[in-house]
Amino acid sequence: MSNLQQRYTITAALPYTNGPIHIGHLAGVYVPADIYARYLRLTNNDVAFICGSDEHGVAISMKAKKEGVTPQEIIDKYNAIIKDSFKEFGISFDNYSRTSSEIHHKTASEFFKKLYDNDKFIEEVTEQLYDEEAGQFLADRFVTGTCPKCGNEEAYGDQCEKCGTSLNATDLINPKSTITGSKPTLKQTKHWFLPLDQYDAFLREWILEGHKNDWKPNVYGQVKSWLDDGLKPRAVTRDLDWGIPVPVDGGEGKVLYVWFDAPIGYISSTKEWAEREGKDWEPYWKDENTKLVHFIGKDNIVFHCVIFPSMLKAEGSYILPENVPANEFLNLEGNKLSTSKNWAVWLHEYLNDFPEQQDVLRYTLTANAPETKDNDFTWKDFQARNNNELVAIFGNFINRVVVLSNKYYDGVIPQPNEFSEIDMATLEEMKKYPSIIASSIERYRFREASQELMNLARLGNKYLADEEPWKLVKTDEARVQTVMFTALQIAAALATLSEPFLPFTSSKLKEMLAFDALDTVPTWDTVGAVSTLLSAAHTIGKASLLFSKIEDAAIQVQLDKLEATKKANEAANKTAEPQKETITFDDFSKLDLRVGTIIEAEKMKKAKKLLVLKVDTGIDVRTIVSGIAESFSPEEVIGKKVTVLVNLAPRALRGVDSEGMILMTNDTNGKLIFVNPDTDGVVNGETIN
Ligand code: B3M
Ligand code: ZN
Repeated sequence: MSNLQQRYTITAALPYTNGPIHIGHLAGVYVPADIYARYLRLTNNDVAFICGSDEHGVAISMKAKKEGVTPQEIIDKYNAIIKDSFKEFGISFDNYSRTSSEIHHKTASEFFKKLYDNDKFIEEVTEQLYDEEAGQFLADRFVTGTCPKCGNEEAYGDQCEKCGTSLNATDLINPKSTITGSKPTLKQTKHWFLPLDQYDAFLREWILEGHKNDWKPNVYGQVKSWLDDGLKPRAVTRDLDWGIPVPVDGGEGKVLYVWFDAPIGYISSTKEWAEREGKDWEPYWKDENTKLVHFIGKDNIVFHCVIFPSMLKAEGSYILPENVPANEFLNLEGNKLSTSKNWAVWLHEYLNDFPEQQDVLRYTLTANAPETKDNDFTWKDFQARNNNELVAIFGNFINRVVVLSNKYYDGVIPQPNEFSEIDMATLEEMKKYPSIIASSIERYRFREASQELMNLARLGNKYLADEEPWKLVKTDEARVQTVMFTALQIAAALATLSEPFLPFTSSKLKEMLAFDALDTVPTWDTVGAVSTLLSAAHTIGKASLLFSKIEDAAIQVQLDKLEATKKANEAANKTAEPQKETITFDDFSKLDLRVGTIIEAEKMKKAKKLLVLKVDTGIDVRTIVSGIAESFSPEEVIGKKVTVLVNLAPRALRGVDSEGMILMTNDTNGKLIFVNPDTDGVVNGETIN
């Protein structure tokens, strides 16, 4: 172990076992984490790359309820599918555990117990949301409502996915039970709270001061905004029947909050691994010299940067993460990935359609990773990355080198003659790549790193295209030997440096170049240090295809599939909402609906959804705040004829008085559209009845 440079504990978010995984998971978390782990192993570090299934939580109970099976059946099914997908895509976890395992239950219970014994919790009887019809307390995903921060009407009881805010269920405006749809009541119950507010100073010093320059701006910014909003005590237990029993007096019938137990899953998975490998787990979590890095998606930032570190701090014997390089979200063909709407590319389905092309997806997702902002996956881009880069540059270069070496020399690497300046410059250039790529990876810039790898292939491709050994062979055999020798070195460098990104390709290429028969196999370090990676007289193998062109027809199949999904969703959504209660004519005539025209519009500051409108109602010109900013720009709506409910009691939205409501409906894509009179001949103020 002493020859290893640095100990790393690398974690990748534990996927919930309530469904299979899709490209969004791979792009956001698992591919970058895998590149990082593989790179660190290749550069002689001591790496524990840890993951496992997150098998508690309301999402799983809900899925089980919906399908009429037990939670255990759900987790067993998806744990198997997810684990298999990771294996298929070469995600090189050192251990993949499950939070339903005994070792995890024990580890999480002990962790809770220690905090309890050391008085780190506040014990409180509070009023919690309760569903009378279901006879159950509501928290987390069992309740939705309006986010008090951004107005998203579908925020969950623990978090708003739109703005990322972490919530308590009782913070929601207009809460609604997701089990029965009913309005919850309040009922008293005892819970244990972690007083996050007491960790404010610690978090500020550690993150805001300590990691201003090395954490990604999106992560740092989110943390700062939570701290600035003020942290509140957070319940770490729940009244549920699925989870880890609360291991203290008075905890009967209660379980640990899933976000309390899940991150401890990283620790228990490390223990499981260490036990199997005959290692000591503790240095991976307790030695100050260990670097702990959490790979997650942006919706998990608060849990990994605020809550879990506060738990670790409270426990007292653990290290804190060195970095939390969270990614933004990946969209698919312009729309948000969605499990419930089946708007996704499922990994197991991808492999049916593109067998053995894991690296193509890995590469595309890396080259287009949502590192600094949300990004869009399109099948056209996938095709272009494959055809124009993997096939035309990387594959083409390797194929030429290996085919020509076999053709001219029966695969035996020729003795080089005098190197030209171009040869030497090319080899010098090659030697720079290990440190260029390393520097990108170490700064968590995996897109950039993947492009640098492609640049190395470009270097080789251009070298061959310029030197044209296939022409020279007729006139200058001695020169061809040198050119082929040089090109083979670049091929060996590519085989070595591509491993983190394209592990399947890398191993095929190593086989083609017969790395196994070498006395000294090239490494990340030697590629950067020596010009001869494959020496003369070494015999390479035959060429086999690394990548193959993806035709338009194959892409069309995928686009058609998505189109069919869209249609199916539209049809499913067509079932109109049930009719509301009958009202009298008098009720109706109370509504004063008028034709109006929007004459001014501007965005409400710091509110993504809201536009502040000035509307000419014929009676007056008044201000109306409308939640349409995600469907329209201010410019688009100026001049629009609209239907206005003018006698709605004014209400203040973000400090602006809104005096009325504009009638809207949705199209099938969820875009808002105005309900407006279809004639220009109607004047403002005309009544509608
Ligand atoms: N199970 C993943 C998610 O939010 C969640 C991660 C746990 S990491 C400790 O989908
Ligand atoms: Zn929100």
